[in-house]
Amino acid sequence: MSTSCWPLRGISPDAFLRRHWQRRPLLLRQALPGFSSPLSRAELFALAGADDAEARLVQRDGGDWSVRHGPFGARALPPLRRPQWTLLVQGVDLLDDRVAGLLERFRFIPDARLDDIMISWASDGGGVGPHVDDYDVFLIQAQGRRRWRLGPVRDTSMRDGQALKLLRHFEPDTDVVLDPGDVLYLPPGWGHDGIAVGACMTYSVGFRAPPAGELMRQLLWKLADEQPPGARYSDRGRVGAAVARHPARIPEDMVDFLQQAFSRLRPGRGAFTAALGELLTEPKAQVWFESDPTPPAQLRRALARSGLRLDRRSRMLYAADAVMINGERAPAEHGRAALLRRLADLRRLDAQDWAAAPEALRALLLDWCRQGWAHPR
Ligand SMILES: [Mn+2]
Repeated sequence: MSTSCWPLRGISPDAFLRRHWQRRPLLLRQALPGFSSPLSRAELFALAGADDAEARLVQRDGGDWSVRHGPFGARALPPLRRPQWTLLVQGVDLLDDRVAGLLERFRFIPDARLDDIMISWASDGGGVGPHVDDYDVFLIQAQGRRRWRLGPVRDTSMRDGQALKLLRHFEPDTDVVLDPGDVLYLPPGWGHDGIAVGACMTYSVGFRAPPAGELMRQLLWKLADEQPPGARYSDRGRVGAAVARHPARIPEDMVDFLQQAFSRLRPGRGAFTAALGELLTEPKAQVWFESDPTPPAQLRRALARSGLRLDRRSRMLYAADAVMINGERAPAEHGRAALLRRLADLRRLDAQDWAAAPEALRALLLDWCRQGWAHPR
């Protein structure tokens, strides 16, 4: 691993992954010394007003919490001086190249686990209350200070009648205040409550672990799509006179017919890999790629001159003999192409890579550029 991109000053990659990842929280003081948010508060608020932003406004009024969903126009947000409100914008890595660039630091965890970067801005005393997530998260303090209280969750019951999922009994065993540049890692299942000490901004780099049911749904959809219609059910010679007394009853042999057809389904490793890769690279609902209007010959010359880079919104993963990008599997003949794996790992290719690529692969890359999935560098 190249340590130049290792983001966590104060602990080695090995020690972090062995002792903390998916195990216990870790506070790293000044893990990102001199870190300052690439996005200003005004820019974040502007993003929250865009149609493609996933924004929420959380307000606290005594013991009660309310949530509103964006987009939020300039006048829809409370005054900055009003305490106890928080604006949360999900998927900012999809909206801003500088924020997406931060993800390069976190690629010591497989891309397959990455969810997004959420940014929250809170007025004094703002927060979302004591809660627990299914995510691994790195909380980067970007501006101002935030107090975090954390602890293991012994009682998972939630408060009734609240717009947010709030722990009914939260017993923190740790109480810390983060300054800009501090990073707090939290594994899933740890109770936490972050409260702004004065106005502050926090980045949450989140990693998801999809539940089996979600993966299976995707696999079954794919298998269903690939099924030939097969033999048609027949009841020749099997409809008896007794049917007339109970015509509404489903014939048992019709159930057998379906069950037998289903038991012939034997997905191989390839089907599992493609289903997983397509699900994990599926663009989020708010992502729209704009096709590149540059004439193909001109686009080709630009690629030959400078290589290409993936769009910040493109998700690309590979497995033993398959490459998946933005919910699609690349044609099988490119499944083992070293160049595509390189593109997935580096998220860019240089002019020499382009020069070395066989024509069929260049045509594929050109097509991706035309769809807006990649761009000349
Ligand atoms: Mn949380």
